[in-house]
Amino acid sequence: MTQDHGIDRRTAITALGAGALGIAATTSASSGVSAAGGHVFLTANELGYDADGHTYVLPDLPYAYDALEPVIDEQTMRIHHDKHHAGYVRGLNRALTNLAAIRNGTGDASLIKHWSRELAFHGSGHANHSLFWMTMTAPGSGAEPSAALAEIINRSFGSIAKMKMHFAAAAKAVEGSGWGWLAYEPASGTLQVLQGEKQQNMLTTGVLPLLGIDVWEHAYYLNYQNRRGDYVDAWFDVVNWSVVSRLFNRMTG
Ligand code: MN3
Repeated sequence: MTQDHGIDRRTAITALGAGALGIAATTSASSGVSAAGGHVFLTANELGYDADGHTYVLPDLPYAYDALEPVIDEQTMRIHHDKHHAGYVRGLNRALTNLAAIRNGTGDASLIKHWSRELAFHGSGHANHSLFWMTMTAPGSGAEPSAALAEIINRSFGSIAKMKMHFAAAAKAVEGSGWGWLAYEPASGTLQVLQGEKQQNMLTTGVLPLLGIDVWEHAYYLNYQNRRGDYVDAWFDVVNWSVVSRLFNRMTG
C-alpha cells in the first residue's frame, strides 16, 4: 500500500517536535495554518491519530515489510513496527488516560511526574517512528533533495556531502539508545543536525524534525549486530528524499 504523505489536507494538521510531543497545534486543515505559526509537520493520518476516537493509532507502513532489504531486513521491520512502535502507541494512550484520571480526581495525583515522563517518552516514540517509516523507501528509489531543500542544506552545512557526513557522525556517536536528526529551525531558516538520546532528549526546542535515523539497537541489531556505523552508512540508500522534500515544503510553505 502506498500513501501519498504530502497531500491529505482534509485531516487536521498537527505540528509537533520530537523533543516533546507537540500535539498542541491542531487546527482545521481547511485553513492549513497551525498554532505553531504555520509550520506544519505531520498530519493526523501520518502521525497516527484517530480524531474521532481521540486516541493514537499505529499507522501502517507505506510499503511492504521487506521493501527496505537488504539495508533493513524484513524481520527487523516486523518487530520494530508491530512490537516496538505499537508499544509506544499503547504507552502514549495509557499516559493520556492516567493524566485525564488525575484531572478528573480519580487518579493518583502524586504520579503526575511519572505519567508526564511517560507521555514525553511514548509520545515522542510514536512521532519519531511515524516519521521514520515515512521517510524511507526501497533502496536507491528515494530520489535527491528538491532544489529548495538542497539550497538550505548547502547554506546550512556547505554541501549535501558535508550534511551527510555530519549527520552520520552524529548518529554513530549517540550515547546509548537514540536518534540522529536533521531538523529545521524556522527562526533562523536553517537546518541543524542534532543527536537525540532515548526518544525525546537533546532535541532543541523550537526546531521541527525533518529526517531522523533510529539508532536504538532494535533498529539494526539482527542484521548488523554491534556495527551501528555500517547501518548508518547503508541507511542513506533508503532515505526517501521525495518525502523529505515535501515535508520541508510544508514546513516553509
Ligand atoms: Mn525504534
